[in-house]
Amino acid sequence: METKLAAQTLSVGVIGTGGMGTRHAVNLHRYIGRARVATVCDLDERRATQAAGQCGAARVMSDPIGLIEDESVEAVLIASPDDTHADLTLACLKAGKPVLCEKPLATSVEDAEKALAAEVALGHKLVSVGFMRRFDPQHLAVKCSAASGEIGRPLLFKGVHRNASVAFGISGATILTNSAGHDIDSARWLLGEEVQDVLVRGLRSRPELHPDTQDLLVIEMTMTNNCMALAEVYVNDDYGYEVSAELVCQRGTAIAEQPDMALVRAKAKRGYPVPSDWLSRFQDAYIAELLDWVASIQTGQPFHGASAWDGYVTMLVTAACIQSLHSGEVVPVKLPEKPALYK
Ligand code: ISE
Repeated sequence: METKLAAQTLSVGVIGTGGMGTRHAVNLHRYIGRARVATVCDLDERRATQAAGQCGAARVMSDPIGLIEDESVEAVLIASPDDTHADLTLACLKAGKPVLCEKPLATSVEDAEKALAAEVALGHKLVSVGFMRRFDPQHLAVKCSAASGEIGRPLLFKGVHRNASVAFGISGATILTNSAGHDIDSARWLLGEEVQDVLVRGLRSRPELHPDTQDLLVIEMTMTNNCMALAEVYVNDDYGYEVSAELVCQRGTAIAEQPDMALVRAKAKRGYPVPSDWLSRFQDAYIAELLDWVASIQTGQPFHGASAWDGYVTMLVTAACIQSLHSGEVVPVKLPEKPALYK
């Protein structure tokens, strides 16, 4: 069936104007012709005002519920702190507005469940979750290689996820909730399988870090259909931001590494620069994600990224990972039946 883009421009409200929220707001303003940033919101109004200046937002607010309920806001992008995501998503569902919520959907299984149940009760999808790797050209190429059948059935996902540094004393549980969700989502999405159980180990990379720090984690996942997944998440690598995702298949492998970059020769070295953070590494993915999200709202066609179900399952697996990290044992993941809305 042919669908047409709406003639009107979509008015988006952006909640949270830290690095991620500002990046989304500026991307919407610069690259998404069929949308505009109507309002930005942050508890820190000075920061929100600065962001508004960069994305042409007409209004600045400090009350996120006020933004969600504002009649001039047609769709909402949530990029506020992780522990606010679930409540704000629920408020969007209550107001009947489409929402792109940055990952994680929630920071507890209970809250993720509430958001999922509210959407299921509504009976139609309004929630999209910002697992932007699903829009990254390299990740998509890996997915396509596997789908072509040329290298056989995927058997193993191998992920590497590194940050140059994060706040001193970060706990393993925080890393699992804030960062490792990407790797859990990549494993599910690239393999097309669900997680059955997890085993997580972690260590502190340097003695000077707070004793509770576990900044290098290894996550092993048993997947359905006799597949496996393995992810290294290291948040203090000191050299830059790097993500790779590999599928080991029956007759070959496919790997998503850094995007093509200039080969630089300098200071007696030859090599490719490593980005300092995810904002530059995944810029193309963020734009593609916004284009798809806005088009899905305007045409009624499905969004090709992660749904509330994916956000919920990721939180369920994350909780099992936290339990495994603390107990040192394999922890099963018990998925409820997938609601018909997501089939
Ligand atoms: C960070 O919070 C993110 O949002 C990024 O997407 C992720 O790749 C990074 O590792 C996280 O720390």
